[in-house]
Amino acid sequence: MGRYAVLVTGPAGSGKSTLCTSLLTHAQTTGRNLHLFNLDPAAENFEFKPTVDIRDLIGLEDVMEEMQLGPNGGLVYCFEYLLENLDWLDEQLGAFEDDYLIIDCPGQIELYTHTPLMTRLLTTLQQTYQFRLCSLYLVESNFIDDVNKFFAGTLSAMSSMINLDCSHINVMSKMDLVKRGETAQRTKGGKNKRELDRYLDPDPLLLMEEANASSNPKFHALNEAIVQLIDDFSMVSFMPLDATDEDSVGSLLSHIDHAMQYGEDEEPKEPKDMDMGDFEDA
Ligand SMILES: Nc1nc2c(ncn2[C@@H]2O[C@H](COP(=O)(O)OP(=O)(O)O)[C@@H](O)[C@H]2O)c(=O)[nH]1
Ligand SMILES: [Mg+2]
Repeated sequence: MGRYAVLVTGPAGSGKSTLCTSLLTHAQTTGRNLHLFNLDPAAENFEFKPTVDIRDLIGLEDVMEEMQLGPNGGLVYCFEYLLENLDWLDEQLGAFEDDYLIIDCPGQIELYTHTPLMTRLLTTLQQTYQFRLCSLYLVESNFIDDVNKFFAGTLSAMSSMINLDCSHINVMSKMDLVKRGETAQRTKGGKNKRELDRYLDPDPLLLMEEANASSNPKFHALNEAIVQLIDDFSMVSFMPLDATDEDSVGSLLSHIDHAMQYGEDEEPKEPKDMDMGDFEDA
């Protein structure tokens, strides 16, 4: 039926691993066959055992120790090592015909925004293994405090989208925390739902007005340019996600399926229980 891979990206702590677990749990209850691919060489525990795990090839701690590298240099080394040892990936991926991989990525966003390493891996998945790809970029709802942080989150999501060059969905994670903020006292950095809804699918003009109202006039041209850029790339909208809510996870999975045209190349099935005699007599 084809091969599909969902790349779950975003900054550290944005909820990537939790989302991967929720997607796999959802798949289990709905009878779908999803596999976890752990691409984080520094990951620790998983609720679901990864089907493919980069730590079977190389682990960050060993690299840091042996190569005398820090965590970021070590991570880059791990990805370079993976790309030099694609026969390992071949062994891992070769056995499956119908795959739907959920790829849990490291939180160092420079991997998808600054270096070509992730792009090269995706090109291999696409060209050598004929995977259809979709990337998610998670931004934490609590982070989106004001329009300037919305710009920062959106621009890093855009940078990742341009670098990875595949179907892309922006996700605003941890929406359950925001819902709670609606009735509870607003905590520092917390937003209530109505305030945040403005950032899920905002009107670019309103964004610009809001940014201009809170900044020095000498930055207005910059605000306008950023809003124009966000609008040009149709990057403004975020899909809300509460990873603890089955409906929310199911709805995101439908969007992902749609983005990758999941199942659309499936051959139409013969009707099994239909009495074909009715048609032959007619
Ligand atoms: N309330 C709430 N917490 C979440 C949600 N998703 C993740 N978290 C919490 O956020 C923290 C970081 O999540 P994790 O999945 O490890 O983030 P990662 O670094 O992007 O993989 C953990 O404590 C999670 O329990 C969510 O939808 N709602
Ligand atoms: Mg994680």
